[in-house]
Amino acid sequence: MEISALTRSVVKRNHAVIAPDGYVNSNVPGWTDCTVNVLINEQMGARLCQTLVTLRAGGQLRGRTEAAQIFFYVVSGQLQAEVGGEARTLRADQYVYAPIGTDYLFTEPTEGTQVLTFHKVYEPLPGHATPGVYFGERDLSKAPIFMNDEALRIQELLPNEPGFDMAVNIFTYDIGGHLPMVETHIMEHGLLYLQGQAIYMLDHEWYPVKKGDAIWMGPYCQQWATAMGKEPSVYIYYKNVNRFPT
Ligand code: UGY
Ligand code: MN
Repeated sequence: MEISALTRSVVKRNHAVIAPDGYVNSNVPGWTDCTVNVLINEQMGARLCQTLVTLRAGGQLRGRTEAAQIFFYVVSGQLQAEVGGEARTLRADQYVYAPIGTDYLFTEPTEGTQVLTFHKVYEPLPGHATPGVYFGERDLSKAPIFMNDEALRIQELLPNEPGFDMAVNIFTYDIGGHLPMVETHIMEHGLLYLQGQAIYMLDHEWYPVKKGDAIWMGPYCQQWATAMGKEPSVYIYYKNVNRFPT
């Protein structure tokens, strides 16, 4: 029998690991017939918000982005999306980016559809237009190798243009793959493991992680990871980019 007083989740000053065993639902206005788990938020010191929404059949997400842009990624299942007047069916591993001031509506989910969201308050850049609505999908063939290491591949899901102040990438580590160095950087990350297992080092503490786990890395949180187990490990992650450091 599992002991309910134990968890792999930790929340520290500059990083967190959130495993599904401790989820407690939040009610979000306009998001109905679903459970919403706010995995990362400014309440913990972060400058992004990351949620995981699980919809029942008949559930819907209706709203309008205000100061924060929202990136929606279908982790499993499918649903109908209408974002900024553009309608599409979104299946697992497809996504849509809703810039600030955009109406969105997601309906007709299959039972249990899971949607991951990243929210960031948009910082306009003079001389560059605010990005438009952007749809896309996960595609390993569009993922170049990372730092000359054949075991590591990163797909950038949003255009790498100055108008965007956030990136969302999918990072695939083949078996035996690991970050080539301990990264120490100002940019922040929120991530969700989509596949496999890994060991993550965060500020010199070591965490076994797996599919379904979320991680927050604050600015300058030192980070290193290696794939573990018999299949590649894959995560989707957020990063703030393209703005002058204040
Ligand atoms: O983009 C990044 O900073 C990425 N290489 N970091 C990470 O996966 N922890
Ligand atoms: Mn990094």
